[in-house]
Amino acid sequence: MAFDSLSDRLQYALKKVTGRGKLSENDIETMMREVRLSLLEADVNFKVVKEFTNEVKAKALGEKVFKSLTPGQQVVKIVHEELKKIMGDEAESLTFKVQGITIFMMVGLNGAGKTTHAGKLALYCRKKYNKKPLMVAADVYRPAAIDQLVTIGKQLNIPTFELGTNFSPVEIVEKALQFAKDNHHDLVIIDTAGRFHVNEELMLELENLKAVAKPDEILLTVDAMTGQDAVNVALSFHEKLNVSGVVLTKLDGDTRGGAALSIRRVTGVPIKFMGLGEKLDQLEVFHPERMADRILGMGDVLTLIEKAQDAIDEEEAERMAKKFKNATFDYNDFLKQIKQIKRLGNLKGFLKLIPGLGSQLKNIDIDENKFNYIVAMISSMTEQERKNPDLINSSRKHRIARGSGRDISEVNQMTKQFEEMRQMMRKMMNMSPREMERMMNNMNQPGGMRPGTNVSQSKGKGKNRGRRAPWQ
Ligand SMILES: Nc1nc2c(ncn2[C@@H]2O[C@H](COP(=O)(O)OP(=O)(O)OP(=O)(O)O)[C@@H](O)[C@H]2O)c(=O)[nH]1
Ligand SMILES: [Mg+2]
Repeated sequence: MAFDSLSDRLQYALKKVTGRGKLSENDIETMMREVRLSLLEADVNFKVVKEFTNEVKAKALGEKVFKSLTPGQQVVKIVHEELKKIMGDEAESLTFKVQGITIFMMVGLNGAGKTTHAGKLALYCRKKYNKKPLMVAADVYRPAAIDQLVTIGKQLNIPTFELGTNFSPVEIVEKALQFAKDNHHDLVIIDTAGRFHVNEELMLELENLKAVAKPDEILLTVDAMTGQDAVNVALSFHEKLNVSGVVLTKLDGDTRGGAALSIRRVTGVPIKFMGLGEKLDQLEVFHPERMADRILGMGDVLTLIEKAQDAIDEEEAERMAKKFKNATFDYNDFLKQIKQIKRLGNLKGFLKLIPGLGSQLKNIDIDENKFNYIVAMISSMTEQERKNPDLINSSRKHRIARGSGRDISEVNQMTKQFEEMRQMMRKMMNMSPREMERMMNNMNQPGGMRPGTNVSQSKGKGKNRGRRAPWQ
């Protein structure tokens, strides 16, 4: 698995300090030396390593004390944040034309994975964006290259435009664009020829193609296994073609990780996708955060994030408790709670990436859509309605349903659940300590909580995993 040895080394360097209550400048210095070595060994660009370690050190020394984390844990958190930052922070999506035919052009060196990823992307865009793609075989130097794309097209049931090897790539692309128009394709993915090295001839051809195709995305396909070379290749392509995104391939192999960690920082081009195998569905959006999690070894970091998160949640829960007690809990608060749980949903997404953990998490069933619908419905309320839920009568409910594009029955269901929640909270908050204790004991018995009592647990999300909120 990619990044294994980088992960091991980084974890080793960080484990030494995580449990420590106090860190001296010297401790941080020693640790950073190990972090630096592990990154260099993973073939990360030396400038990136230098910036990275300087940044972490400055932050570690300068950071104010985060009440819920030990200084050691804090350093891990900083390393995690920096890893994420050098990879681009947020996932970057593809650009599509609002109207007309969107055009992607795949470029890159020999064997990087252009042809395979033209297919993967066509499949992805059909599935995810409901596109009707056309693939174009513009690699005219090897008949086998055309056959390869045609075969992929057949497998996916996606048409491939080809004119054999007797036309120039520019002519092929011109004709393909006309064909796409005539046949109502809204996405054209052009597969181009590779070379063993970056050379003038290749760049000239690609520049000509770019001029004709006017692509919305030029996707540079880069083999992650090539480490530092991948970064240099990316720089040369970017200089000539101004590429819009990188597809980092073969991350399923035993890469040391250098390319993933350097490309964005050195070239400024976002990594948009990663290839995780030869099969055509082995494509994933590149999420810097998830990648940082993978590299750092998720277990530790997760606990950390959760701890920090819990601290925030605890304060929030106290505030909420007051609101419940005074019966001022309103739709704005409800919205906040839903957003917190939604975060847990995303958390689940990346937890699944960890081998062995996925199965343990199967009983958390968070349907993101449902949350989104509730958010939409609450967003369709007026501020007054949100603050004063009792205002919401039948005609207002109809308006909310129309505004959010949901069915009236869904609005009714949501307001009912909200009401139940509010009532129950009010009841609980007014219980005597003894009554409360009795109820807690009941909840801790085997078999878990009784239905209808679960939402009261706004504290300590970690302990509540697997329990359903009433709107699920
Ligand atoms: N393991 C793994 N193999 C991949 C991945 N992407 C592509 N490959 C394999 O890498 C080899 C080269 O892929 P191609 O798609 O033909 O590469 P190309 O860039 O089109 O190559 P040229 O057309 O020769 O320039 C093929 O055997 C692919 O199956 C990936 O993400 N993981
Ligand atoms: Mg090819």
